[in-house]
Amino acid sequence: MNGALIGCGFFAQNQLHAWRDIEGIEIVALCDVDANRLQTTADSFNIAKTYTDAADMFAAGGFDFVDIATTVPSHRSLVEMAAKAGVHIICQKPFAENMDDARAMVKAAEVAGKTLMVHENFRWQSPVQAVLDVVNSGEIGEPFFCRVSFRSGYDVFTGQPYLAEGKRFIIEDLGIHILDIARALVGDVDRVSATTRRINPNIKGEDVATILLSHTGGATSVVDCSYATQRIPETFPQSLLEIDGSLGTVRLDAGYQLSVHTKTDTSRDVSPTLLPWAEKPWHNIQESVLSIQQHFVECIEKGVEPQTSGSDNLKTLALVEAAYESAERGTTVTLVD
Ligand code: NAD
Ligand code: 89V
Repeated sequence: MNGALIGCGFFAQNQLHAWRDIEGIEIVALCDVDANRLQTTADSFNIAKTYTDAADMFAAGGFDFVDIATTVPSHRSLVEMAAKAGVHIICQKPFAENMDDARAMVKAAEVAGKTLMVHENFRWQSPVQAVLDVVNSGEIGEPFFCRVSFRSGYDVFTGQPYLAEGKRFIIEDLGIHILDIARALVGDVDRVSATTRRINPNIKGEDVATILLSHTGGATSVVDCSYATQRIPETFPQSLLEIDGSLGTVRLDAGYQLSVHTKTDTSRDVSPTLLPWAEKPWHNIQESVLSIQQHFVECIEKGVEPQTSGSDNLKTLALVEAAYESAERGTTVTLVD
């Protein structure tokens, strides 16, 4: 398949590397409103067709799917344009600024009969997949408690300055991944309770969030995120996991150490692969970019819905909205279908 990519910024470079690694895929067109970024990226990845206006790119056509790698304000209009142009769509997280936009985007792709997947890559990290395999194997029995923890003091603002500017920060940008991991591990959620804090005075949004989830299957999760935590060793960008089940516990500890405690105790190193174009400490995320993009291609080839489809992501996005609502009101929020 031929693809086009919109938004040649900080993270798109990883996506372009990963597309190059997938057999049978070629990115034939690039778009960015910033002509300098567009040209630099086109030169790096040797892509001939460049556009500063997405409408012109869709009008010219010549590709089967589009990868939307812009920040959230442009997602709805670009997804709707892509659906109208009749191409498959992969769109970066956060999928949309609100639930109404997200539902409209899912509807647009449905009407067009095209695949719409959200680039919700954290559950695709190989250490997280290793824990999912243990949980899904039944080895620890029925999960009743889950903790997904992401605590760091890493400076994310230099690479992504917009993260310091928004009214919302950690839940919308990072918590969304961590909530999605909790859903992948122990299922959908019906009640959410959250607190937030802003510790760093130089940013506008919250940089600490602690969220309690009641899952419809009966498990309880604690999702805790912080970019205000000084720790040694610094664990960015690792999600640390702990799932207790009726037969045992599985843990993913710092340094990608996975342990399973049942009648016997086992532990192993599940460190991610350092791809040739990747760089520590981002290699965990970079490897997951390749995995999720491979999943997108496989789903289109097989005609099946991606695990992190637009429609699936409505449930993760609803948790983000519920967490903000709970923190603001100081109450537990019950989710309705
Ligand atoms: P960025 O600001 O560095 O890049 C975005 C680019 O999009 C810019 O070059 C901008 O000019 C361009 N752009 C914006 N609107 C456009 C439009 N309408 N048409 C064409 N170009 C347009 O941002 P980033 O840090 O690369 O983040 C992009 C997205 O990726 C965000 O939604 C962010 O949350 C997400 N992200 C995801 C991960 C992950 O692991 N999944 C990691 C980092 C960032
Ligand atoms: O993965 C992300 O969405 C990034 C970061 C890891 C910095 O939160 O924005």
